[in-house]
Amino acid sequence: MSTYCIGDIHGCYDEFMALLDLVKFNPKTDFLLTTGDVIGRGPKPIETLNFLLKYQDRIISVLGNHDLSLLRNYHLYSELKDAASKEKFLFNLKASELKKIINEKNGTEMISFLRNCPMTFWDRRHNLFISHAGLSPEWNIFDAMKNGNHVEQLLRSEHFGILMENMFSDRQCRWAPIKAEIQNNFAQKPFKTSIHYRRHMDYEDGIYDYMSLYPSLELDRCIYTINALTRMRFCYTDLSLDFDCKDKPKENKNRNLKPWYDYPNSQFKNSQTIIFGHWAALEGKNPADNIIALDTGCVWNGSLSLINIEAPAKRYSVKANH
Ligand SMILES: [Mn+2]
Repeated sequence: MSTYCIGDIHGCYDEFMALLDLVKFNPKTDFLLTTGDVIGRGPKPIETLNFLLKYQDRIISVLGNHDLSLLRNYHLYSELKDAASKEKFLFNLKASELKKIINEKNGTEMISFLRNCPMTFWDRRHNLFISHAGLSPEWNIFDAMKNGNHVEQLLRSEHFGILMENMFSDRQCRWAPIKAEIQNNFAQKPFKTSIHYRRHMDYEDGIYDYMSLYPSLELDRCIYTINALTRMRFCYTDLSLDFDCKDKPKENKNRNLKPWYDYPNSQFKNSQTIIFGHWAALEGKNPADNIIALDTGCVWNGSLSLINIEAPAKRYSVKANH
């Protein structure tokens, strides 16, 4: 039994299959993790999603910004009432994935699969953390898991729509003020000692109620979380997330920007391994032995990469062929 982790597939199904063949992946005995962005821009999103669906008991895929973007478009499309505006919406979309998925007879299954994917993954035995973009310099792994869990619960709840309509805002680029506001709200509520209230406030319990009590604060929390876990590359010196620069770190001219992993994170220990995708310009060069960059830009004519988590230093890859 082996556990593998593969970089951003982006609908490059042929390369995905070739890479699984290369390591003789056996869905009966092996496990597969992905760094997210399983679809987006690439040629075969349907085949890719069908494979993930078929072996969903053996595969864990964290959500990437392209996966979330598809869910957002699906929500906006579903909200339209008449056929003409639905048609126009699909016509105006640059990416054609949504149209393909809607035309599939198991399209709703694909959407529901994505809505149930996690934001983060942590393997206790290997002390291994995976998210699409990495770990915010304002967070430890527990913060990322806990806040990621809020997003996961909203994605699966009746609040899905409001999250989809509000996410991808650049305003929520710092964690500290959101955290302060959360603590402030707790402290100021006169009924904070009531057991009922405390149940609502418990992070691990009653998140829907928390959303009903403090919708804008809960949205801020979840939008920052989505930004940090799926969109982050560079951060400013005040630790705020940048959303524009996609350069290689060496080519970046702005001295106020550094890659997220170059900021000291006192919570982060060398015994922990972080695997992330999202940043194709890194070309798979690991920033450190225990920080593993797995997106090698297959969709941009690069290659698709995979590691065995028991021996993450060795990479397997196939060149783009589409
Ligand atoms: Mn991405």
